[in-house]
Amino acid sequence: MRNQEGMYSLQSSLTGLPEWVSERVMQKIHQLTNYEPVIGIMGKTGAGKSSLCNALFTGEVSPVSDVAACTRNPLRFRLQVGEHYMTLVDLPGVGESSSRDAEYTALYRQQLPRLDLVLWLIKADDRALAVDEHFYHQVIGESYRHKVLFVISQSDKVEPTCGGEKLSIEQKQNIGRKICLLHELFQPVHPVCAISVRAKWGLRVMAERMIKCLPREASSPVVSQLKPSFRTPTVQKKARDDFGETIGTALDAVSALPLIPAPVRAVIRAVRDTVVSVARTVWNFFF
Ligand SMILES: Nc1nc2c(ncn2[C@@H]2O[C@H](COP(=O)(O)OP(=O)(O)OP(=O)(O)O)[C@@H](O)[C@H]2O)c(=O)[nH]1
Ligand SMILES: [Mg+2]
Repeated sequence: MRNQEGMYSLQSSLTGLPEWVSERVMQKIHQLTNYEPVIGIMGKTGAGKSSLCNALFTGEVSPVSDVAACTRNPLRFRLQVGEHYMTLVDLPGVGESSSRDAEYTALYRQQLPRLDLVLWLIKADDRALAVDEHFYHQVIGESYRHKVLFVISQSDKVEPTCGGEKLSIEQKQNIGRKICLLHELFQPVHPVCAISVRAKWGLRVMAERMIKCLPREASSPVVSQLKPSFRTPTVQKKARDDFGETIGTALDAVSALPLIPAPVRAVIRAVRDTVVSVARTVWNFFF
């Protein structure tokens, strides 16, 4: 119902445009509100992938394994909140034998183009980073590095462990060092995050980074899968702005079509900013 209210507001902001133009824009809006993002999760077994997903997103995501590795082939999980869907892909490979590089390269070549983002978890007390480094450089091609967000997981396990609920100042300093180290090793496109699901630490900042890294069309539908405590004002603003800008870009694309009569082009340009601002206003109706 609220969806329809949003659609009406947008439709009326488009009056004055020829019907085929407004239809085209409405089609784009429909596409955007139904977009199903796909997020990949990587990291050695036991890094805390399932735990992070369960902490971030509403609804149970996947069984958390205590001893045996339970993730082998890419496992796909479809999450649903209301009318919105998202897919999580639990990707295997990191930490396995490098003799299987070719096999994984093929798998990732197939998967990566369809992923909006990859969360790559590295356990805070894991010192065998050469394995991750090897995988990053050999299997993930340079053209996909912008899709990777590194996350230092289980930060509560960093030395000196105190067994308390909260991280100590010394632990936070050591996490800072670990972040620097990862920047040196991977030269990641996005800044490295650090979290602890157990200590409930760093998750909000991580969620904000994740939303920031997503392609514009994917941020809003991912936000609707987040637990309410992670839907911070920063997160919502980013998604709202992305939604508006994507619709603005759709209008620009129409006005750039070669056969558009000059007066129509002028009308499109005149309404553009209004449409974008209406889109931002009705964002809540959709997500
Ligand atoms: N101390 C601590 N333990 C954690 C944290 N997050 C996860 N764990 C534990 O680490 C173990 C592995 O977590 P999972 O979430 O199953 O790890 P995974 O990466 O999904 O593992 P696979 O599916 O086997 O690849 C579990 O026993 C979790 O309870 C954390 O932030 N702190
Ligand atoms: Mg798992």
